[in-house]
Amino acid sequence: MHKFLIGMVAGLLLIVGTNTTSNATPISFTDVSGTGTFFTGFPTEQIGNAGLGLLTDGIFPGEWSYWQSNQTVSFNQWGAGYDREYFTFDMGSLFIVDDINISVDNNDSYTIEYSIDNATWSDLTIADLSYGEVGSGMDTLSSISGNSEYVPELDFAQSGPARYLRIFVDGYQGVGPTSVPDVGDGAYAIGEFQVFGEAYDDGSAAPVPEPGTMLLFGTGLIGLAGIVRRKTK
Ligand SMILES: [Ca+2]
Ligand SMILES: [Ca+2]
Ligand SMILES: [Ca+2]
Repeated sequence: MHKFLIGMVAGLLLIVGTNTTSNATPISFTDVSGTGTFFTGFPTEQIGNAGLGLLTDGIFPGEWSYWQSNQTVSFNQWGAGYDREYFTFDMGSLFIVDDINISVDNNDSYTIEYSIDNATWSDLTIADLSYGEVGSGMDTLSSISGNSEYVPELDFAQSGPARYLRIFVDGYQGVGPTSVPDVGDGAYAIGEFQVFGEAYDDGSAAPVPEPGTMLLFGTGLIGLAGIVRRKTK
């Protein structure tokens, strides 16, 4: 009897242990849209959402390559009153985001945010103009430890539950509502955006006890096992 209980306790503790590990996998987007005025591909300029597949085609513009090319989405913010461009990525359902790869014109800073409802946004990370090895031109940055493009400062704690992600530049050089100082030179480009994570389980389908509860339950069983062991001696 007590061997069975000890086995159960060991099994439960194993479940608690494996619960904390994550297997981040690539998350695909069900929709990508842009707001403002931007060019998808250059010099054959297209304006509008039609060419935004460039952002998720798996192709990263070469390191140091020019900010405007047929592999980038580019936009300008050269004064107060100009549009505030941003790009919204819909993951289709709720996820927890663990990591990103992003290619940007790296003499600017790009803010990456997440949202459940496409209305209220939280900061995920910033692709800052000081990151990476490229001073001017396209630069791939990764938050994945071990990736050859890994940038520790880009790395972040897991997001909260998120369905939407967006990339935007909040003004430039003091113009507009700048929350990030020195965001860049007014000419911006994004070449690729990849995210990794896992589906968010809100617990509505099959309630999973919190680790703390499981630990308490396990501790109780250990005690019970002790009592059973004493009684059977
Ligand atoms: Ca691309
Ligand atoms: Ca790089
Ligand atoms: Ca720039």
